[in-house]
Amino acid sequence: MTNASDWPCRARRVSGGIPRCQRRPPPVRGASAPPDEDAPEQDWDTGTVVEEQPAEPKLKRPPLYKVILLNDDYTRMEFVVHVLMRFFDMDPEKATQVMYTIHTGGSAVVGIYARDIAETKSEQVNAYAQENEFPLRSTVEMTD
Ligand code: TYC
Repeated sequence: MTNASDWPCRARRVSGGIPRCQRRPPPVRGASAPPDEDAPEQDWDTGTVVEEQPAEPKLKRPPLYKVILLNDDYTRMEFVVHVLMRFFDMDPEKATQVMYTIHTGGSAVVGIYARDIAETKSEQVNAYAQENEFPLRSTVEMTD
């Protein structure tokens, strides 16, 4: 059994001296040993072992963005269904259902993505609608 108070080594302090494992190691002749990245830092003069605290995880997940498709009076329903299938990977049934939701409710979230992807999709939809001479528009909003 190891005594917890012996950590990080089992050497005993002899009359207040620095335990052997905490003394400066003898210089290595020839090849220099690579530094051990994981080893705790030691002050070789006092024998103090400085444990590095694990860094707090400060990373926050980046926010997600909604692509919202808007209703208008002129874009053909078939074209909206086609757009939903082409850019938002919906099957014909789902695309038709979402198209009617927009038609009756004014707008709907048609996808949620990382910012760059949401913006690219929205731009692609708007450009595609223009090329086909429809006023269909999409916008991007950050999720709550
Ligand atoms: N309101 C359009 C019409 O009656 C159809 C439509 C649906 C247009 C959804 C845009 O995002 C839209 N032809």
